[in-house]
Amino acid sequence: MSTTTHFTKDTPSKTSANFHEHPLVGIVMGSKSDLPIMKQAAVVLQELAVPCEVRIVSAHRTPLRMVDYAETAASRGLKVVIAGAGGAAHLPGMIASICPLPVVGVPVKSSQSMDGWDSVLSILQMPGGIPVATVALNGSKNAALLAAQMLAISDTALAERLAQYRRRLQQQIETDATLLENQGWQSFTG
Ligand code: C2R
Repeated sequence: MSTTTHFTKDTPSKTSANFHEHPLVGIVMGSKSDLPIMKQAAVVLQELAVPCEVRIVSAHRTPLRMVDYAETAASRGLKVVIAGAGGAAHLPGMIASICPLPVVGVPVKSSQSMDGWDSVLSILQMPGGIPVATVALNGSKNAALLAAQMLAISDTALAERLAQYRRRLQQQIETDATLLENQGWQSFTG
């Protein structure tokens, strides 16, 4: 099919916001309607200075593009793939079936969803032998953190940035807790 994009080392993102010459994490989603959720993963990775690429790839609607993405991901230098989809969400599992890299699956609650269960079960219930590390419904933030933790195994600077991220999170909760105690729950505004 001549319309199929072929992913190469030089397939750049057109926007500077998600352009990275050597992305380590591939964020893929089944449709542009997943972007509001999936871009949260890109934001976390950007905050942690982990280069990533963001792509729309659908196993159902663009099967050849999906195969090409999965087949070339490792040789293009990616280390982890985060795949998000809603409904009959076969994208993460299909990428995992072709690609040797760890795949983190994000069930997305799409507009036609049966309360999110359709995508949760499609991504979670993989057959033995082909794992997908499934996060919570719409849990793309945690998908990014998991991907970063995998990379941090062999990157001490990234491990330190992750530790700082956790310290900030902890500090935020401590601040909230103190405010709630001081203001009382009735007048607490956050
Ligand atoms: P539209 O909003 O484009 O109709 O898509 C997408 O991830 C999206 O959540 C509705 C939902 O369909 C999902 N989709 C999949 C796949 N491709 C698209 N689950 C796939 O290949 O698994």
